[in-house]
Amino acid sequence: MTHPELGRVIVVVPTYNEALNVRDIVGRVRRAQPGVDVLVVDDGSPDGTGAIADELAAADPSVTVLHRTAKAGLGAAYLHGFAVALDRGYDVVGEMDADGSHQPEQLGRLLDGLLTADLVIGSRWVPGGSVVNWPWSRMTLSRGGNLYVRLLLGMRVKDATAGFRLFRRTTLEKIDLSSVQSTGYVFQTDLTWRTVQAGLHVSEVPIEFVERVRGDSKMTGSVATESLRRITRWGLRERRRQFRRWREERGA
Ligand SMILES: Nc1nc2c(ncn2[C@@H]2O[C@H](COP(=O)(O)OP(=O)(O)OP(=O)(O)O)[C@@H](O)[C@H]2O)c(=O)[nH]1
Ligand SMILES: [Mg+2]
Repeated sequence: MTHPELGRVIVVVPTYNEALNVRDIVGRVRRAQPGVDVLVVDDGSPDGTGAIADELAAADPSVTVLHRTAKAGLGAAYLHGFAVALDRGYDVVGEMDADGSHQPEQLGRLLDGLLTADLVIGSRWVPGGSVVNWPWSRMTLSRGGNLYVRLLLGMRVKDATAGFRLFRRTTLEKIDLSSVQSTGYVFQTDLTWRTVQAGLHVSEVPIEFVERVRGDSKMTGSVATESLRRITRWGLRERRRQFRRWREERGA
């Protein structure tokens, strides 16, 4: 383990129809960071991802699999995975996509970053960060989404929507996971926002994000709509709170 002071580390990898990717990604994590455990959370993928993950787990005690019955969204899968990881006593709980967009070889940068943070995000939009092979439309969606988040929530985080990250156990315990309702990708922004609001330190380290090469995207219109709806609601709530504070201070 690169940093024994961080304690026991596990990375949660949600999968839905990632049969072409799961073997590769789990192997790369184990090779790049032999001290880091892996928990695959599979939503009953019809393509047999779960069975492949079971094979990997049988061959390596540091790999475990959580089988869920139906596709219930990225956020729901992570919440389940986090609960299991915390229950098993891990000190650091991470997130990573299965499709190769997040490179296990760069996990070391996140571990370094966590030494001085409560949440570390592998960021595409800080100096040194980049995206490989993204069409213009995806680039615009990510850039636009992050700009919207910054404008509405006033968060200084540059890549609040990113899904390559590490939480300290203490962070997850402070942000009340039981009240998280986001099921889709807005889950990422939700947890970033909660961490900032709890007064904890969020740090971003640059990563190179590579567009998926194999398998299909699970990004849908309803996932994007959920993001827009929730971020707008949080933003309005925050503005109301600011206005109330301003009025109180003026009245005092
Ligand atoms: N368990 C579970 N995993 C999911 C679900 N939706 C997405 N995932 C996984 O979450 C990760 C990110 O999903 P992607 O489809 O790659 O999303 P994306 O990166 O926005 O889209 P691409 O640009 O096509 O890669 C992948 O590992 C997916 O298999 C879900 O409902 N349940
Ligand atoms: Mg992807």
